[in-house]
Amino acid sequence: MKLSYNILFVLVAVVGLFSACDDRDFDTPPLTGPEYKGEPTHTISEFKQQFNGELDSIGFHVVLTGIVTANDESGNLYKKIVIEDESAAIELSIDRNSLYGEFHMGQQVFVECEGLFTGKYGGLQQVGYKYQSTSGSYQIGRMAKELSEKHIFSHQYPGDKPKSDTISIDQLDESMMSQLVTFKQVRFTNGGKDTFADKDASFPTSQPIVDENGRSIIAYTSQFANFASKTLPVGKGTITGILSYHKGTWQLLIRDLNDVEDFDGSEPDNGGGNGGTDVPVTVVDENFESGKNYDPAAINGWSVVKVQGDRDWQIKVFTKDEVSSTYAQASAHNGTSDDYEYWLFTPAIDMDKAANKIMTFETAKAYWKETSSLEVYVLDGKDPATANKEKLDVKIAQQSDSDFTFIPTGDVDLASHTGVKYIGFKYVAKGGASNSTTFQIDNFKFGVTAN
Ligand SMILES: [Ca+2]
Repeated sequence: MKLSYNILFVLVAVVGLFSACDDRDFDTPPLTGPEYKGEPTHTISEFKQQFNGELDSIGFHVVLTGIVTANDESGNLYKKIVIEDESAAIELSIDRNSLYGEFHMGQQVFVECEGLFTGKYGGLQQVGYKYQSTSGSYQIGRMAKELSEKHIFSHQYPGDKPKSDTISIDQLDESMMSQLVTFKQVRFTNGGKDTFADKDASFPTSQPIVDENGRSIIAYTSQFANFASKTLPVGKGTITGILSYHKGTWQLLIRDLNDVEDFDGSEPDNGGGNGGTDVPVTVVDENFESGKNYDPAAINGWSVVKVQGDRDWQIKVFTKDEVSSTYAQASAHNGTSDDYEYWLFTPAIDMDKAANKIMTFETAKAYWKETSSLEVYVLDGKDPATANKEKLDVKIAQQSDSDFTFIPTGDVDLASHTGVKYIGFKYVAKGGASNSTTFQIDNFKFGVTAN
């Protein structure tokens, strides 16, 4: 008690000292926050439609306004904030740390864009400044701190935390990029078994999120996020985040653990790879980006079956020029068995309920050997020995195609198929060193509504 009085005494003395030195009134805080005295000229959606190139200089008077929906507070976003208005959302890329100190969630800001640049990085539009890459070409990058102070203005004090739109994974659309969205009744495939991110990695971690129809999106979490080492929750729940995008892959950026709610701890009833009971789906949209290098390609309800030999279809992550792509791969190179036959199956598909029975996918090959083959079947079960199966005549990578070049099938019409079916990819090869063709599969889509 005595200590408290002492501190109080010192405080009173200090306040008294300041008061004595300065006549200004410290007692009454300002009733209104900073005020921006201008009007927006464009909605964010109008802005994105007007400037939609890889890199555009903004050469006339453009003012945007929006509410801050995400900042760098947890460390999952780095040197950027995201603002959203009624129409759309956009990233502001700023070469400055601790942006959250000024740009709290819920803060309204105005952006005077003239003199800044806008463009797409990996397909995701942002406002920033031009940046010269090591190759000499210009692309969109961060605006300097000094520029940000002249172009981005807070208006009033922060309001309530922004609300998100609840959407489903099949609704993802370019117009939603950077928006704050919520997915309900979804689960982390690795719930209870893995963390949001690998803190020791030198890059962010992708963790698959799956909905009840087997559709997936990845949670993309930085190794620097303050929740990186937390274990993913188990069961079905609600996940909110910024809907980001990079080179064909949607990425959900969770802002902090408040974005992960109401997980029920339940076990998956499907989608567990080879393990669970298959509940048929009507849409399959798989880019394999949520898989881990060299794991069996049994992710998001897909499964692998060995008939001969000790190999499986595997996830392969290939990185070139710091850009990685992930696909399913089959090879018998250096295999110790004489003969290999192994299958990759899609999730069970309900052909009667599917609204759109068009299938597309891409294949690539390398190290062509005549004794290897890749064939595609429709089957009514996952045991190739007992299932009824029909071989499909689809365009897949051939000897004459360039190695490692993905060849699209074009639309394959499966309208004649009924009941519950699987698409099976049958790989056959000889073991030994350099004695088999490598085949790769990516971007499998079935029943995806045409855009
Ligand atoms: Ca891929």
